[in-house]
Amino acid sequence: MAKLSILRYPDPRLHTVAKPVTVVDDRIRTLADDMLELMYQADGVGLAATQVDVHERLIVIDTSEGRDDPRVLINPELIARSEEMTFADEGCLSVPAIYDKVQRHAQVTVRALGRDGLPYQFDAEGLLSVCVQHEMDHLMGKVFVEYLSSLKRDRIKTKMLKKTRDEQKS
Ligand code: GNR
Ligand code: NI
Repeated sequence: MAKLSILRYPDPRLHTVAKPVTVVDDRIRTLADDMLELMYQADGVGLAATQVDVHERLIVIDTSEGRDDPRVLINPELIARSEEMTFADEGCLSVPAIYDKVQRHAQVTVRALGRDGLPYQFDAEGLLSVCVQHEMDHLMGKVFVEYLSSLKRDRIKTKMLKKTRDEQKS
């Protein structure tokens, strides 16, 4: 597969709804490994396939301090969400250098297929919980800035377009 790169907001491809993975084969495993490598390179805690222009339900996450706990989630589902919410700063590799607060469920229970194609589940809270919800939004074509006011979102859009234009010039 060609080298992966991360789509940048407001690229319309970020709004594509991903399809379920039908078989966990070597193609999917290689994609997961390449996405993990890219996520570590970019210093992110998560990456959704949508961000690399692959529209299948696959995400990778590592919220550990030591950056030594890679998680692969294929066809992830939230099987429980806490009523309690949290409101914490988020960033996104597709919207570099922009951080703002988003409301999320404080705790979630996630069910997914792993890299081995076998189902597993786990409870998440804190950054892991936020990250899972952020990545699952990507798979639905949603970027976190869509939770912000239209005023903020328009400013971010303008800033991103300018930044991308400036980078192309130099
Ligand atoms: O690296 C990332 N950090 C982050 C911080 C707070 C909430 C969510 C995230 S996810 C983000 C990586 C990314 O863009 N994943 O889609
Ligand atoms: Ni993101």
